[in-house]
Amino acid sequence: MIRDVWFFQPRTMAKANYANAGGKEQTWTPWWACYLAPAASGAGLGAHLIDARADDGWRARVQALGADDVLAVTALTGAALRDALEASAIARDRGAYVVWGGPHATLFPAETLAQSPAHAVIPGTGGFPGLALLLGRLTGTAGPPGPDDPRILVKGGHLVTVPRFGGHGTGQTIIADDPDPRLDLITDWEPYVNADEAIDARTTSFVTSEGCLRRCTFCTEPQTSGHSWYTHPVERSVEVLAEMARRSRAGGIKLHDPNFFHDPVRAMAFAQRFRARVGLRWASSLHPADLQEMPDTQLRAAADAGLCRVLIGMETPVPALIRLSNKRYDPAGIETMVRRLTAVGIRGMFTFIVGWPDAEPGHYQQTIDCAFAIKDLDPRHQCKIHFLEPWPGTPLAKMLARRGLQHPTSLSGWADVDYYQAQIPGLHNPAYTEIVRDANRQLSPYIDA
Ligand code: B12
Ligand code: SF4
Repeated sequence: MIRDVWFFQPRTMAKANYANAGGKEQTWTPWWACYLAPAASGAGLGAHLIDARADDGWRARVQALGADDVLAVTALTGAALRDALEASAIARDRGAYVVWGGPHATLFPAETLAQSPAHAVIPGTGGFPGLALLLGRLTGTAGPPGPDDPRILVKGGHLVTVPRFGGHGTGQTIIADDPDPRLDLITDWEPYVNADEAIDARTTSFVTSEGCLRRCTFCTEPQTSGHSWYTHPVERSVEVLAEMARRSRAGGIKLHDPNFFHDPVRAMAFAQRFRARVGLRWASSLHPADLQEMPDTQLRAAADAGLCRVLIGMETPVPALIRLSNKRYDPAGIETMVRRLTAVGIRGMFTFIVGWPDAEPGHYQQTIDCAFAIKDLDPRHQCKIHFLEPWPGTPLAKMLARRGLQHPTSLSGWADVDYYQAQIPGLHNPAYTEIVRDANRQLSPYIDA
């Protein structure tokens, strides 16, 4: 009989590109596990975390699992797949039930089920109902399948086949009514406190929403979310943040929402409530078009509410490449955006992509120059340049597949993907790998390789 669910967070092996200001790999709270843990309690099961990033003894803990355990594994494309595979193989050998979810499992549900030791795969953003349904089935506490049940793939066939959000292309904003994330899953907050020079020496993270309604041609977010934006109510998010900040003794919060300011009314409601209830410095993503449309008064109000750093995906200063990316903003306004942020004391982390299909060779240098020009305007801003990674399912990947680009076909092949390296022959110019990395070292304090 199943008694416990063990949420397994693989190591991300990302220190070379994501060091924190303390020189350690950024290690953020595994919110996926906290958001999913109520599904275990709902089925009368214990919930526990094994975070391989923070626990050197993770193998021994996985070895100790048996037939009364479920191992729930998050699958992120890239190096994290290695530990995910190893832990799952150990757990399955010990008789545990293994289930995978997360972005990689969402992009490749059938392949993931076929190639991993998982008994079941639950694709999709907003994984709570899927896991609740699966655990209900495993414990015999679930009712008969309903028409709106989430989608779960199990070895040997589909358990239920209705996509959670009514299929792709729906463009819906969904107000989540899932239970609040379980903070008690984290017994020690110290590993999840990161020094961030733009926010605070004790910065922790949170997410108030998942998915994205925009349609940038290079990004997986529209695919993994089925073109939906899954939002947790602002009031409850602020309450969770207040309690999390108390438990972790956080001095600043980094919101990891893919596109936090998409709805400015919601974002500003959060800002005001957060200022009143928590009052710490905070950071979030901000689409450049949303910044261009935002009145100065609103930008100032956000800064007054503690917003001190924004992640802005500029992608490229080249208008033709902006059109290709479908980022939908005017790059002629980059300088104005930078100056407006400086004026209100908000520091930007501006990210760029190089290696676009059919781009002029000069776009590498134009991008590097643009990033340094931002630094020259205000050295407190940061920039980072990535090589295009055409993830399958994205419009750019489909275009490149028609031209013969081949992707890995195995999970171990996907584990080698890294968009800090010019890995794709014919698309990237390898002469720029070192040039871009050198630039990144000067442009951002978060690169240490
Ligand atoms: C914090 C973060 C990091 C951190 C650490 C991540 C970690 N897991 O420890 C750092 C900075 C190290 C990092 C690094 C990288 N990251 Co990152 N990161 C994020 C970020 C901003 C937040 C993650 C988060 O907490 N999300 C909130 C939780 C609640 O959402 P979630 O994890 O998706 O979980 C939900 C569902 O997916 C599902 N679910 C998840 N797991 C499971 C498991 C089960 C069993 C079930 C049922 C459901 C389920 O239910 C959850 C609750 O609804 C996301 C963007 C985002 N906003 O999600 C990118 C994101 C995850 N990263 C991404 C990428 C590409 C990378 C890199 C590969 C980039 C690179 N080349 O260097 C690296 C390397 C990581 C690696 N593979 O080793 C992509 C992943 C795309 C993909 N196909 O996997 C994302 C989605 C950003 C993007 N849109 O491009 N990242
Ligand atoms: S790049 Fe940002 S705005 Fe564009 S689809 Fe992805 S998350 Fe949304």
